[in-house]
Amino acid sequence: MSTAVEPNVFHGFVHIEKKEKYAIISIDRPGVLNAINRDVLLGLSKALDALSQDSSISCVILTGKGKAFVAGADIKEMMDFTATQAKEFSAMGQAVFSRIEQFSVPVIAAIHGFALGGGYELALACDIRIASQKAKVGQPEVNLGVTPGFGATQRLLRLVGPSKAKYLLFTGEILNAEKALHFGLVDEVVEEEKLLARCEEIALMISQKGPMAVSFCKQAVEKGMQTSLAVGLEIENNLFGLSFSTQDQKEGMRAFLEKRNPVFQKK
Ligand code: CO8
Repeated sequence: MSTAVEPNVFHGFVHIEKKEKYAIISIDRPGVLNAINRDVLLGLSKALDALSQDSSISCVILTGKGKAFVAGADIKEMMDFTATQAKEFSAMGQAVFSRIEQFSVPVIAAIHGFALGGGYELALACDIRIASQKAKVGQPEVNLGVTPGFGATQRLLRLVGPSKAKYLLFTGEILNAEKALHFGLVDEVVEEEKLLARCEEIALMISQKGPMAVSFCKQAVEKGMQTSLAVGLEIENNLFGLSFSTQDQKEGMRAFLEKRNPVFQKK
């Protein structure tokens, strides 16, 4: 008997639910609090491949099924890694998370429950982090005698600066949502039952903006993070110029002058 293949499920553990203007990617290993193993990374990569072909999508929401966002990389799978295998797994995760960071449309992390270790690193690769009041986030790798390997030493540094990054990395403290907001680890905290609705509200807000303009903004910030202010301003200057060759600019400015809402073309 042949098994039907569900096109929106990737490597068994990653699901895509498509809405009209955005998509929700969910990691679905609730029995182990969505711990990230190779299949999850491969599934995320395939899900990004699928969504990158879909021009109707203006935003992606990333979340976990069950009671956690993601409680880290899969400790059981990593336990007997050699140094070489650990480096390979780290490189694989870094590559997938960098794809999220560079993805053509914004990605919002909807964080409920635990986002620990590789789980918070996944959220760090997203553009915006919205947390439920019950979220708990941190980098507890030092408890396991290892460093983070999916980007936290670098992305945390860039997000909150060296002092707070070092505090979190050295102590492994798990912060509640309020403290995470105070530290700048999440952008907004909402009631647990309103988490997805709030993320969907943001996704819809983004979907009404000029898609090329949003994409250029993302590129400018991401590239600007890697470079000097002078080069960053040059990147902005080039993208600003380029935006005047888009339909977004024509429609956006025309709509303003005609005192109506713009209707932007899908990419
Ligand atoms: N890996 C594998 N299994 C996990 C993980 C994980 N990260 N987290 C939870 N689980 C499993 C538990 O083992 C348990 O399974 P079982 O029912 O078979 O015993 C199930 O999920 C439920 O977990 P708990 O019973 O522990 O649930 P609690 O509510 O009591 O506790 C906690 C929740 C506090 C989140 C607890 O599960 C915990 O501390 N988890 C580990 C958190 C952690 O240390 N995360 C960091 C992992 S290291 C990492 O992410 C490094 C990333 C870089 C990798 C680089 C590649 C080399």
